[in-house]
Amino acid sequence: MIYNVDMSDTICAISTPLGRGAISIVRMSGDDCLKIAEEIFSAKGLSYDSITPRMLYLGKLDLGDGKEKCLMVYFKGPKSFTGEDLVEFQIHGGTVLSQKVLKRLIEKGARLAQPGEFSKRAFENGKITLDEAENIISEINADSESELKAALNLAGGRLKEKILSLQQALTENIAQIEATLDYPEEDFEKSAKDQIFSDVEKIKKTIDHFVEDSQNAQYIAKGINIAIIGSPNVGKSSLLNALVGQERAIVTDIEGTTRDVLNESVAYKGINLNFIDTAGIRQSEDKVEKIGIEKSLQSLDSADVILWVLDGSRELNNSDKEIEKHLKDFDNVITIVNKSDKKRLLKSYKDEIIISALKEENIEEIKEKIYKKVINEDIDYNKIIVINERQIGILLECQSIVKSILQAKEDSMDIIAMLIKNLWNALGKITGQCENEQIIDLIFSKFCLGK
Ligand SMILES: Nc1nc2c(ncn2[C@@H]2O[C@H](COP(=O)(O)OP(=O)(O)OP(=O)(O)O)[C@@H](O)[C@H]2O)c(=O)[nH]1
Ligand SMILES: [Mg+2]
Repeated sequence: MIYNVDMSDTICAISTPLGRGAISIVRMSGDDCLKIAEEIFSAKGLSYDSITPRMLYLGKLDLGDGKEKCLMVYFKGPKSFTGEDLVEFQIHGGTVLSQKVLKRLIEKGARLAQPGEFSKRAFENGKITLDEAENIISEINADSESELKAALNLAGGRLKEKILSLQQALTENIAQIEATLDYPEEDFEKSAKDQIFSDVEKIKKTIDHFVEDSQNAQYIAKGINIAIIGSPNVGKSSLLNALVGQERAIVTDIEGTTRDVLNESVAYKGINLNFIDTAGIRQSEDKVEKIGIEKSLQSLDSADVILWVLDGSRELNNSDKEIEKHLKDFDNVITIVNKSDKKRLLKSYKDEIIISALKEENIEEIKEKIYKKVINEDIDYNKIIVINERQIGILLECQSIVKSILQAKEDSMDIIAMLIKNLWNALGKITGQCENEQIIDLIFSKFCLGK
């Protein structure tokens, strides 16, 4: 095997998901990619000296132990995704073949790309912005339709655009402060201060708005977590099955059927509802069941919404009363009265939803109620801007810096200038307009191979 170290800066990876699809794409980027391609790929009428960029060539790839028919396309830098010379081989799908091709490229001197290295190069060559890169991560990881839609919305770099304009305003403020430091006449300082604080107030509003919006974005990304809680045999597992439209949980008339927590998701209005069926809560001597009950109670804390299920065909028993006491501290509880097909003996509850899990009656109403409880108004996917956890962290940091600026009204211009620069830098962690390699590495490390 010839391993030419000088060529190691040309990177390669399989860019399509492994094991799926009719075709796979193996991608190479860097100065030597055309040279490597020439060694292993030939096609009728293709001369590497006069190769046409962006043209698909149908030819044969020499794998060493045989040849494989495939398509090849060459993107000449800087007009490529990474901004460098880039070659893509489109081959028949399947893990074995694509790995063989990859191995061949490495033999010829390419280096296996690190996760996200293609996008990192694209960023470094100015082909994409930092938040576009983050958007690519969201797209790769998007598993519900709405998340993808929202992720695509970010493609225009809307978050970056807005944050950049905030940075712009701050830059002007900094310039103004510097001017007052040069000409320390009081009047000038006062009017500069007024201007700065009114700008910061505006910036505060924008940041606050982003943070509020990010709540919805989080639900889009992760779904809503819903714990189904109740005494044994009230029909929690039957309800889960009805909600997700399949026999997922075991249902019997034996109390204590569900002993562990069980998760199942279903999409509603583009948002994943993640249901957690739990063990019925009661006093139990059974070791396994006891652990299950413990877990049921724990699931309450991490739930966005709690469905408290009651059996409408009987009066409250001690376990129900015990749970009711527990739930007093929560304001995210929806009361579900089950078994409406039987005679009602249970007292009535405010805002209860009456259902029959057995007959699958009124089930959709529960989903709507959950959605309404968490998301105040229907999400306008055209407006939403995806904000990921890293970005939320930064925005929260910005909120606290803004707070200190607004408290510094009586302080000297030096202090105000320092705080404003801090804010500028913090915002720069979103736009990439700051010199911090670490942040950039952090983002690109989240990519999967081949992107
Ligand atoms: N008549 C009637 N029976 C129901 C209804 N929902 C559930 N059941 C019955 O109630 C019994 C208990 O149902 P499950 O869904 O296993 O109840 P659970 O709350 O999950 O019980 P545990 O897992 O033991 O805590 C079963 O016999 C179900 O068929 C309903 O709407 N109407
Ligand atoms: Mg159950």
